[in-house]
Amino acid sequence: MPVNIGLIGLGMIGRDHLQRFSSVINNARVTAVCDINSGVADMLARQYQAEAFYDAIEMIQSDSVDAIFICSIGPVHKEQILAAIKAGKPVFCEKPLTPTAAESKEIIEAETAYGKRLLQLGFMRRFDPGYIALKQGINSELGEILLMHCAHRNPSVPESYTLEMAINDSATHEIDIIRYLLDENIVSVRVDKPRKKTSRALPHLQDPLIVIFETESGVRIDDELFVNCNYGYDICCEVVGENAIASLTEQALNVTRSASGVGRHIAKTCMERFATAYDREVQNFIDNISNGKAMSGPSSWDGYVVALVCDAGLASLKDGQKHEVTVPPCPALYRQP
Ligand code: ISE
Repeated sequence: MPVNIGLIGLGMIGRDHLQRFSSVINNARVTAVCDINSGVADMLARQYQAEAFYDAIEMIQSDSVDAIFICSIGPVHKEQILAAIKAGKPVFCEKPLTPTAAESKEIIEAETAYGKRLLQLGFMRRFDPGYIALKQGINSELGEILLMHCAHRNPSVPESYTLEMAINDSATHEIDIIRYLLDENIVSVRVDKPRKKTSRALPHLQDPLIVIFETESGVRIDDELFVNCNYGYDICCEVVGENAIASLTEQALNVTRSASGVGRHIAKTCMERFATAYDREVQNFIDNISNGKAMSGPSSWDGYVVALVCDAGLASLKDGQKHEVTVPPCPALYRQP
C-alpha cells in the first residue's frame, strides 16, 4: 500500500517535491496538498489529483493522510510539527526545524514524550554522494583535522531574504554538515562583515559574509556566504587534515572541451545541484514508514543543535563578537544505535 502524503507549502521547494513524488519516489503518493493561498492549492490539487486544503492543521488531522511533508516557511514549522506528533504521524520537515532554539526545544520535548522518532529533517546534503564520499575520505585518510573551508554561493536571493537569513536559513546547511562530517559539535561562532559588499546585493543585505566556527576539538572553519554571486549555485568544501586535504566534488557532470578550454556546467539552483540528494532523502523517509521503522537521517535533535548555533550566530551578526554555543547532552532517543 502506498503511503498517503499530505504536503504543506506549495512554494518552490514544495512544488519540486510534489513533482518528485509523482515521478521518482516509490511506494508513496501525495493525496492532499495545502497552502494558505487557496488558488495555488486548488491549481496544484487539480494538476496532481489530490485534495486541496488551506489549513495545515486540518490537513494534518485528516484521515486521508498517513504522513506529513512540511515545505512551509520556518516560522510556522513548530505548530505544524507539534500537530503531526500529536496525531502520531511521521513528518518530514524542510530546514530549518524552527527559527529559534527555544522553539526547537519544544519539538524535542514533544517527540521524546511520544517515545519514538517521528521526524526527519530536510538537511539533504547528508544524502549527497559528494558529501558522503568526503566523509569517507576524512575517516580513512586525512589524520587529525585542522581546518575546513566552506563556500555557499547562490546566484541571487528574493527581496524577502533578510540579513538574518544568511545565518538561520542559508548557513544552517554548513552548520549541519560540519557536525555530520566531523562528528563533533560547534562551540563558538563569529560573523565577519567584510568592508566591501557586492553591488548586486539589495541595500538591506551585507553580502558576502564570512562566518568562523570552532568545534569542540578546535577545528577552525570559515564559511563564505555569498548569496548574490550571480554565476551559479556553487557549494564548496575543503577539509584540511594533517596528512591530506579532501575536497567536495559534484556529481558527474558533462565536461565540455572548446576553444575557450575545458568547462563544466555549474548548477543554477539548489534543486538542480542536490537533485540526487533530495530524491534519496525523500525515499529514505518513505522506506522507514513502509517498513514500520522509526525515522532515520537528520533528526529534531540535529535541528535543535543547528538552531543553538544560529542563535549565537545572530547575536554575533549584531555585535561582531565571538559567541559561545553550549549544547546540552543528547537524549537517548537521538543517539545512533
Ligand atoms: C534556501 O532556503 C536553501 O535551503 C538553499 O539550499 C540555500 O542555498 C539558500 O541559501 C537558502 O535560502
